[in-house]
Amino acid sequence: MTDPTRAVEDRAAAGFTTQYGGQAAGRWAAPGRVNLIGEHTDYNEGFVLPFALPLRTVVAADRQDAEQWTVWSELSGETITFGADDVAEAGRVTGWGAYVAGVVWALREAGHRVPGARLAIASDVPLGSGLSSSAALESAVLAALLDLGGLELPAELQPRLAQRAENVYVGAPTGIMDQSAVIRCCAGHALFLDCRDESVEQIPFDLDAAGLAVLVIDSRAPHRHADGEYAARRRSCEAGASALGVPALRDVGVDQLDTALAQLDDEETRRRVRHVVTEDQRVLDTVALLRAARVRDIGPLLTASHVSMRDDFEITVPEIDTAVEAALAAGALGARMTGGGFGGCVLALIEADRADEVTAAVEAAYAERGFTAPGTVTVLPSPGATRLP
Ligand code: GAF
Repeated sequence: MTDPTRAVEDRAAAGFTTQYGGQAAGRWAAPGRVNLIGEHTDYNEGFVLPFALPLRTVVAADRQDAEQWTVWSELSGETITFGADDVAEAGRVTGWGAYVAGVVWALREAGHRVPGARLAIASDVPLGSGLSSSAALESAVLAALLDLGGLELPAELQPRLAQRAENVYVGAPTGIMDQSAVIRCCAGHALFLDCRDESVEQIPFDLDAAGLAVLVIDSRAPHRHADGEYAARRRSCEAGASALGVPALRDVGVDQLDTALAQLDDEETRRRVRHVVTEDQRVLDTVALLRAARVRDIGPLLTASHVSMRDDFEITVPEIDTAVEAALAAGALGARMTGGGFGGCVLALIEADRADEVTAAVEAAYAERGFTAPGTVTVLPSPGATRLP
């Protein structure tokens, strides 16, 4: 067991020494993320606006001569080893090791000579909370292997490679947002990403200057069929785009929405399409407000996004809706679920000095309904993946 009170980079370094002896050649960190707004728009080639969290996954690593990868994780306490055969084909390594093997596989598939390595992983990003612990793991491993092997892969191409590891090797049909956020976010900014061409703009998100804070509330809701439901939402969106004769729902503007909806026979598809089209517009409106430094004015857009996820995309659960309602009732300027849905986290935009009050209100609402107590933390937009000194 590692000591949870030690900093994550120290736990990774100490884990390396305990497992393998000696010092690691380096340490590489990648953060979790929250998405400020723009949910389920990435695979519809639309817009997202995530920012990186101060919670990070750290990999301490060095090269080994054999074409072999040995990986210890503090989370399971296990050490796994895989070799060239295991990364010759997708899916051979399973469990958490698949995210590591997937990165090796994706790098090799892209033609890189990946060095054998010994890795020790520690993380402050909670698993299964919708804060992109998997993208953080993939991206920290990717950063380590690129450096250890002296491999060249520009930052703008790294998210696709990490996403391939997850889509093809692990088998999760996720979009490009999470890996982009984890790799390309900058401190003090939200990342405005166009998921069609992957162009980005760093949007200043200065909470301190506005006297505001973002409270992240872990709903502690058990994930209910999240994987199957995610894939189902994706299929609905593709069906909607196909029925409308457009390459992706990104191509339907809000001004065309009524006409588009009138062309769709299926009521459920209409709701899914309405969410995506209006959500893309909410991202654009949020970006416009942030560019004008009107941070507090984005609150209603966040809440409208939540309502759309609840009623049209139908991806929220009672714990999540309770957290949003309680935060708003306690004075949050806006609140919404963040991430893929069916559990995970809520973010609330609050006055900086109201974190305790909002937390207490959410805890009280949870207690009244008999839900497991939520976790809360205030966060600032933090740096993306990097090598640590
Ligand atoms: C998950 C996925 F990984 C992302 O690609 C994105 O679709 C998100 O859900 C919903 O916005 O985090």
